[in-house]
Amino acid sequence: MRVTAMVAGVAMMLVACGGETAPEAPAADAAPVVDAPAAATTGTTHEVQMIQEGMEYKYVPAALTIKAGDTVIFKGISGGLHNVQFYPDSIPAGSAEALDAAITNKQGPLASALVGEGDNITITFAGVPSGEYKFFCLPHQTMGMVGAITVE
Ligand SMILES: [Cu+2]
Repeated sequence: MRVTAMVAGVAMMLVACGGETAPEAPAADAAPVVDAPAAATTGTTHEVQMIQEGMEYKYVPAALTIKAGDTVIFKGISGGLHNVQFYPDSIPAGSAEALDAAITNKQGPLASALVGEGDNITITFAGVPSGEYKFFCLPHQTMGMVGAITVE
């Protein structure tokens, strides 16, 4: 308190004598660097199962429509290792960076790590443009394990 009063007094004297404005006191605490606000999430979750039925490997459901900010949990149910990998040339323009950031457990660009039975891949589609996001399972793509999520 006392120091503040003294500083204020000195400042007033400077103003009174010099006619110039008092020098700005250095900020005691530099303003914290604030990241851009996190993209809004809705809290809504959807589940996609990753399963093997006979010789067939698939996402169930293979097509899903969600709202921006929804979370999709891909659950490894059967059939060994699966992942979720987006086609770079079939996702909406300008979405790659946000989508890449949304994949928390990655093995490459736009590609989640492989997970086994009982494990999940969680992707929250926050801050991504609306449109269709097509994806595939790296080990089972040639066996037709593909899917699409439409973000409204
Ligand atoms: Cu698979």
